[in-house]
Amino acid sequence: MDGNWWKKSVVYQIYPRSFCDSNGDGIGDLRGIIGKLDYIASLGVDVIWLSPIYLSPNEDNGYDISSYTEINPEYGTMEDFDALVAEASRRGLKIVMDLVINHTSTEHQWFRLSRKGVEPYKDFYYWSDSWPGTPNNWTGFFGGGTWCYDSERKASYLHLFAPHQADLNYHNPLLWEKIEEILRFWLDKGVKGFRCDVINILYKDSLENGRKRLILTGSEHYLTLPGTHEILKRLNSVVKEYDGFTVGETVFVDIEDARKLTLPERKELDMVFSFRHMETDQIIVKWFKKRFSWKKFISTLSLWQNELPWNSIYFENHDQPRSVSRFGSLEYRQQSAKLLALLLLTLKGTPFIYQGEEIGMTNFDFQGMDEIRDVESKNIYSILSSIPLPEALRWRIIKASSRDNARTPMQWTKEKGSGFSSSSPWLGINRNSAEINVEAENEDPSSVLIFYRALLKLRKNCRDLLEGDFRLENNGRRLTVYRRGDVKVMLNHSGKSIRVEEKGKVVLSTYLEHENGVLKPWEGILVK
Ligand code: TEU
Ligand code: CA
Repeated sequence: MDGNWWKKSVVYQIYPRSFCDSNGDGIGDLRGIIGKLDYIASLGVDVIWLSPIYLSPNEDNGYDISSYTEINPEYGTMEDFDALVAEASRRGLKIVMDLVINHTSTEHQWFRLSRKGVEPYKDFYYWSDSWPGTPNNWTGFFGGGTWCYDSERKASYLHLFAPHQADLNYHNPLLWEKIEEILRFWLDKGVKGFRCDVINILYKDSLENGRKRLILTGSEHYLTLPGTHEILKRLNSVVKEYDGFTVGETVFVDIEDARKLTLPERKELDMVFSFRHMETDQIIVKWFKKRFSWKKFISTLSLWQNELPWNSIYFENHDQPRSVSRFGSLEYRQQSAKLLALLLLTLKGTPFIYQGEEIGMTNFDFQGMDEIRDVESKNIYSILSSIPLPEALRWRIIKASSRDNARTPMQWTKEKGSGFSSSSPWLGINRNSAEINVEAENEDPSSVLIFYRALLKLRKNCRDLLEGDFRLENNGRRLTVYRRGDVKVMLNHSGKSIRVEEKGKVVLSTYLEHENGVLKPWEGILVK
């Protein structure tokens, strides 16, 4: 047992629906992933995190689970899953699952029995009799109310996300026993840990009205409460029996919360996904104005680097628009994607790469709501439609914020279908797939992909990058400089050349050739 192996690891996130379709139904699947394991191993990553592959009616693409121990037939069978674990392990890759236990689908057997009032499931969810009229004034993550009336039970249930995602009631001790069985089911199959969906909102202390807020009225009744810390200690003790790790998706946590959640002696989570640096291009409601400042981005990252002994690092996932479109420059797409890679892989912590990030995939140029599948975007659009706004603005908000930006199929080749599927895909393929794809980048020494491979290799053998302290030396409008141990990183995040003094040997540049004393547009270098 090497309890801290995940500190030396790099994680690659797969959104199975959009990764690779092996049987031509337009939906990515497990056999598709197996076929790409050599590619994943070739990157130099160590762990694969799979977004949910469980049985699900797919209202929220698997984040609405109807059975925790069955595979969604769209993705394959349990045999396929076992083969995936075995084939991954042959290549030195570990598998981590997505654990979605704040809520289940209303099609889950627990919910079906709960709505009938059958014990012991009767109180597995939050039910309220105060209908008509809402039990409280809480507002949800996807916008709108959080209570849905069920005509069978003649009561309404709480849902902090979409109406078919009913929140589980952790006041019921039996629920945890069931969850523990699920954990062991997957850990026994060789899974090495979990990414824990919205894990800091599990425990609700009461269902009383919340203080009115612009977003998430009611959240003081469930954000990172002592009851949640207790549950996390139990989660930890099970996962650690198997030498696995946990990373919690934690919404609205500050550094103090994050420390409580991750300090090793507290035995809760190993890492959290903080949203703070991702919010630096958001003003009140993120989509109204995009005024991104690198200074704010870097100072936020730096604060978290210094205040936590260890954490995850990420710039993308299946909920976030593409990083090169947000923090980089589309004019310098290749260069700025490489610069972001350099930042991602030289900060202190465990880096998470999201599928397609390693080839610099961009946001999609959606043409209308009929091209959008994301349940969150649809909800927001319908809420926006009820307020008097120019349609152009409404659409701009959706387009810039939609989670579908990250969910378009992986771009493998220049062919129609981008090597993702031989038939029409469940979500449109980005129109730039003829230029941006794995095949093309494999051939191009200056590509984002080749840079990722080189950097991941270098990182693996560099103690400073793995363990060194982080020290920010310059946080300028155009130039960022920081150290990890004895290694210095210099980033020019602007479209203009900058004169610099390297004061050391340049071991890597995002350009094929580095010119001494100059950082070209969006050039980043490693100096030792
Ligand atoms: O996300 C939680 C969450 O906070 C986001 O849905 C957030 O509201 C959104 O990113 C803002 O744009 C997790 C999953 O990652 C997400 O895919 C699920 O939809 C959600 O939980 C419910 O399970
Ligand atoms: Ca398929």
